[in-house]
Amino acid sequence: MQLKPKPEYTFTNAQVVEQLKEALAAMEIKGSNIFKIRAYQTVIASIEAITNSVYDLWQNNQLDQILGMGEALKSHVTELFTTGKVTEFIALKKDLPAGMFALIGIKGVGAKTAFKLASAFNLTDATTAVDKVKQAAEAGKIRELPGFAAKKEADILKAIAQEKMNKNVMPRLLLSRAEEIAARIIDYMRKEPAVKHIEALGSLRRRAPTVGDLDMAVATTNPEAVITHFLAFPEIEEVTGGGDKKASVRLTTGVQVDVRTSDPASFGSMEQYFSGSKHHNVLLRTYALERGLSLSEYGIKEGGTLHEFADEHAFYRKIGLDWIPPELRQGKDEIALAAQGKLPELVTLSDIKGELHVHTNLSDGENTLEEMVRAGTAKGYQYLGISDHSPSIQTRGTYEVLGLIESFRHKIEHINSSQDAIRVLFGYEVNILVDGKLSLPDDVLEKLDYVVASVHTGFDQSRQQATERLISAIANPLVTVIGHPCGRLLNERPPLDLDWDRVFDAVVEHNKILELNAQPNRLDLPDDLVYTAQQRGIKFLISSDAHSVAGLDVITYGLDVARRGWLTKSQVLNTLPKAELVKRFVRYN
Ligand code: DGT
Ligand code: CA
Ligand code: CA
Ligand code: ZN
Repeated sequence: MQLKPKPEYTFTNAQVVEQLKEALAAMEIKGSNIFKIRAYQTVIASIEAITNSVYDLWQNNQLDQILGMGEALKSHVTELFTTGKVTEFIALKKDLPAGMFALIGIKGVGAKTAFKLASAFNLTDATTAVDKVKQAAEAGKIRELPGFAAKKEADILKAIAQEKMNKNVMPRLLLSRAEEIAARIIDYMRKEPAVKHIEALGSLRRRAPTVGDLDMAVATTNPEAVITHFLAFPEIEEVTGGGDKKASVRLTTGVQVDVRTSDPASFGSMEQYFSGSKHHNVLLRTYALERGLSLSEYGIKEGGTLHEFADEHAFYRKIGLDWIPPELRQGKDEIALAAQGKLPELVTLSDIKGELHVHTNLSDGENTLEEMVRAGTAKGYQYLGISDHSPSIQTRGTYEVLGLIESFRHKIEHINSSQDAIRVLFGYEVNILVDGKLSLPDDVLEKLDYVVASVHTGFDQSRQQATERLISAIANPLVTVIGHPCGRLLNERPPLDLDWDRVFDAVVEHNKILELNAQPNRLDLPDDLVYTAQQRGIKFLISSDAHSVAGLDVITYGLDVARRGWLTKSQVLNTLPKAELVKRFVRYN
């Protein structure tokens, strides 16, 4: 088998289309040959319609599957994937104002309009072009251009506003939300007897912290019945694409869903392909090609034969690999490890024996201490650490705070002496103040079993300040664990700007623990940083940070992050059995 040299530029279909559209616009302005223009239009439409990636097709010498793809375009695509650019496209665009290409995406703005606007307002910078056109429209300057009218100006303004809204309204879904929606689809789809098996693939199956769109896969021998049934799902707002065997829709919530069907005999291949990640699949394809195997969503081609796989485990086995858990399909070294039988044994929910970060109604929780303990017991936990937000020393004074601590300890001791199932531990979640000091003095912290130190304010610090701040908390001997270390709120607040190298150094030096906070809008520490931290020997506590009895259940999302961070049981300290955990965390026994 003839292999292409190792490619270095994996453009997505959308990026390829963007390149082609820009070249097309340039050709339209320059009045290029009409057949050439038509060929580009055909190829663009064709790429927009397919589900395969152009990059994969190119790798597999299958560019012919794209309608209208002639020899010249093939060589442009090859140049793009091997060098990252297309010389002819650059030459075409060279003497045109760069800003025009940023305008073409706006609804109702074609190449000619974009060119006129960019020339009239001297838009040489693509990044500011749209904003400048918007300002010009608002100032009534567009209607003054020859060939433009007030109506056209108003349309452009409206289209720009719409575009900005589209970009803002649909942030990526939290994993927890995506899971709820997928569960409703699965429930609904199971009512159709032709659905033999249904599963969510893509980023949801890989348990990514946020999900762009849902990819549902159905095993069936009757795809028409499955698709017909799906299109009657009550939450569908608009059908955006599809055919007999697949469908793409937008739900009333704005969420995009792709449904694909496969014969049960080849379901494993489809499952593998659409689980991604793209990066993992690209590396897997290369690995397989080097062994004379060509992968697709339909199976594995060997010589002239297509092998089908009902089961994904068998698919990986055919390539000579252990089955790779979806959370690990990231394009790190999972393929090499799977080949050697050396994938890590990832921590699972059943390994979790309790946790140390829950709140009660003594701070901002909804339930009492007793209710939280009962709920923990019902989950089979051997221990539960209560870490309410600490009372304020400023408003209450040291004497009163010490009194609160003493009376809470009595309550906990009462619970601990009245039953054996669960051991209750007493900690506080204290604030790491902007200067790195903690919100309670050491002589108060000493009274607790353990201390969770977290940042809750002052997120706009410089990298230097924020790093020093965290390090001084880590260096405090009374701090046990750093709560939600990066401080991000998904779709809401970016993480603290930290020098993680230095932070991890400090964690190692002071033998501290990092929290893996399972709140679905936190998922903090993020999985890529968990991966780096664990490689440096850092241990974790997975916490629900529950503020109610029901809140304990989000611990599962923490396990998702842990697994995506490659954590094994021994790297997660709340997998320890009670006796060992008590020995490690209870100051007063
Ligand atoms: P998302 O939806 O942005 O959260 O991320 P994914 O990973 O779900 O991506 P999506 O929905 O575009 O595609 C689902 C999976 O299908 C993806 O993880 C791998 C596979 N897939 C889709 N397009 C391509 C492609 O162009 N090349 C390869 N190798 N795989 C693809
Ligand atoms: Ca997806
Ligand atoms: Ca998708
Ligand atoms: Zn908390």
